[in-house]
Amino acid sequence: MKEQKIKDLTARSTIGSLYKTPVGHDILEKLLLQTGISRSVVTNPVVANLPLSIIPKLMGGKLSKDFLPTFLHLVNSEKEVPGKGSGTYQPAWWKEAVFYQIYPRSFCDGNGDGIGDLQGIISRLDYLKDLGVDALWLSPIYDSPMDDNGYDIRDYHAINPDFGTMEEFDELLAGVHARGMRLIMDLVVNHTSDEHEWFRKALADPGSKYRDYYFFRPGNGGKTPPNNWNSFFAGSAWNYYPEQDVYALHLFSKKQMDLNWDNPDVRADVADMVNWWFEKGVDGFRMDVINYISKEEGLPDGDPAIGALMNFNGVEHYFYGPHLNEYLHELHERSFAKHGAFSVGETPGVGMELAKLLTGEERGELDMIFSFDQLETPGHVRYDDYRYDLNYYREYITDWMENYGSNCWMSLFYNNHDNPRMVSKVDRDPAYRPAVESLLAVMQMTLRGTPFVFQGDEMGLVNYDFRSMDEITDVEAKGFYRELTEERGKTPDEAMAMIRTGTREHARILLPWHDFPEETPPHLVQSADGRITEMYRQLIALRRAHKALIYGDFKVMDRRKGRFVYCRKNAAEEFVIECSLDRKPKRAAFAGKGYELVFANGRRIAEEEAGKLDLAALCPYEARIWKKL
Ligand code: ISL
Ligand code: CA
Repeated sequence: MKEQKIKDLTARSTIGSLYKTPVGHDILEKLLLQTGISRSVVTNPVVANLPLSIIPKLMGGKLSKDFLPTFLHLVNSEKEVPGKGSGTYQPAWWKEAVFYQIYPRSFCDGNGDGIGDLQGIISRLDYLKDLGVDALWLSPIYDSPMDDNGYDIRDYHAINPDFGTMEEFDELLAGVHARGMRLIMDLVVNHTSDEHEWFRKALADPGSKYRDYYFFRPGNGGKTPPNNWNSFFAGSAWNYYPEQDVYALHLFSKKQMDLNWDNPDVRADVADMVNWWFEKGVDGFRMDVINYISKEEGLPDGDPAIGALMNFNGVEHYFYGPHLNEYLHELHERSFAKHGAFSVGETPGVGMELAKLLTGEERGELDMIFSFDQLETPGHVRYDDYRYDLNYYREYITDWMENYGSNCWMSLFYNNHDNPRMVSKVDRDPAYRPAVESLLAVMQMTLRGTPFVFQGDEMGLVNYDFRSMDEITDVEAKGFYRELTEERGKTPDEAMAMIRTGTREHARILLPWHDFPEETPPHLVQSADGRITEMYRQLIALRRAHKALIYGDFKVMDRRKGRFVYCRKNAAEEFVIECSLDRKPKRAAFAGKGYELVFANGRRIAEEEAGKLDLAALCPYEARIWKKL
């Protein structure tokens, strides 16, 4: 395929031309999301012809004058335009699969010490097979001091004793394969633990070859760090080592040291490690914050205005760094392609156009990414207490369905181990929980993309009513609480309210397989809702039975407020999915003549709880799947 290239933009270039570049498109979209300004502002022809120099004003004075040069540098650094694809989808096992994410610490405890483990997972393989999932993604199980629950790896070739042994891992992998399922691991290579051998050698001996595996920078008697970048877990992104008067970079916790991917030895060692796991038989990797691996040369200060908007200084210098595509392609060639292995990159901040550059099948970088813009409605962040508006989800997903291109394939998810449960954000009234959860499942199993079910989604688990920081173990929440109370003047109650809303802990409480130990406070106990598990099972089976729900065309039929009606079809079959996105009772828009009703969450819940379902009316959060006769 012939690649188009883009010309450099200047302050006099138009907003319209900026919106046509991949970086410009995604950053503008991000700005709109963060500020809650409507997209029509930038697509409107009058605005599209305005020069870029006007953007700071357009954004209501929220950006500084330094914004533009930084922004232009980033935009001009990406010269390629994504391909569009031929219009038909290349089949692949991972496009047809339903994935299930396991957070090992809180999935299932096999030996009764209160911590989930490999034996626990092994004991649930039949359950997972029966649910219908095809592949498991395991969050990290490697040897780790557990500062960030295993996302801080000390030894990539060993299993953490909390979880079990390498023999038990082999048993798990064999058990997964014996059931015709696949297993992907978590690849955390933006950083290692500060207890990893590489970092220990690097710190102990400035002359060691490992010194350049990380970002060590000279100090000035500990006065100011080398730049203004923030850690995502509060404070500066730099550790200071007074005995050597030197700093080292960590974008995450103080024990998660960023690897220097510009060093070819780092890249070679990572590729060898990945191949070692492939030779063991794992089927692929989910790649942790993989878009952060290439940092702007010289590690320049972040623009304070962008920092204020994104809550972290420096992001623009590494969220889509200068060598990202090159390093991913290299790793793909050295490891993934050789073993026919699957990859899904976790890529915070990446929008649709950059996603195309990362996942276009002709490019040989990643198979899929996790983009996160669906997780909060515009103008909100995770720690805000607000109601999620599913009308936004409809618009978001329709955009991706229509514009991502047939050479790319998207992941479909609402939850993971870093987020509170979506069902609780949509509606906190427990009466609506089965309806909301199954509505989400209907969309997840009938839209075009690969569903990633997060452990407990299928049990209908909701958020917890955390009452004190004693109930929170997460490094992020602890750092944030400290920042809120010590630097931002919040009272302990105010800070706790924010933590309760946004903490990752919601997703990290042990699943309710067993009765909880007696000492567990009642507000931390939930039970699985078997009706929801059964609906997931049916929906997964339906998806598997009909290729139209996987590769079929997508067409939106009704996008009025509170509604989402869409059609999925291929040459053989056609489905219409009608969803009510809120509590309001309404008339059904799709009468279903000539169609058969193959699934209805309202019917199931209504029959069990109230009585007959009225086909002309939609219950709160009702979702129906019709199949053409
Ligand atoms: O929670 C976030 C920041 O406030 C998210 O940006 C999150 O940290 C980001 O999505 C990266 O997540 C991944 O890498 C982290 C780890 O803590 C997360 O659990 C992991 O999913 C560092 O390895
Ligand atoms: Ca255990």
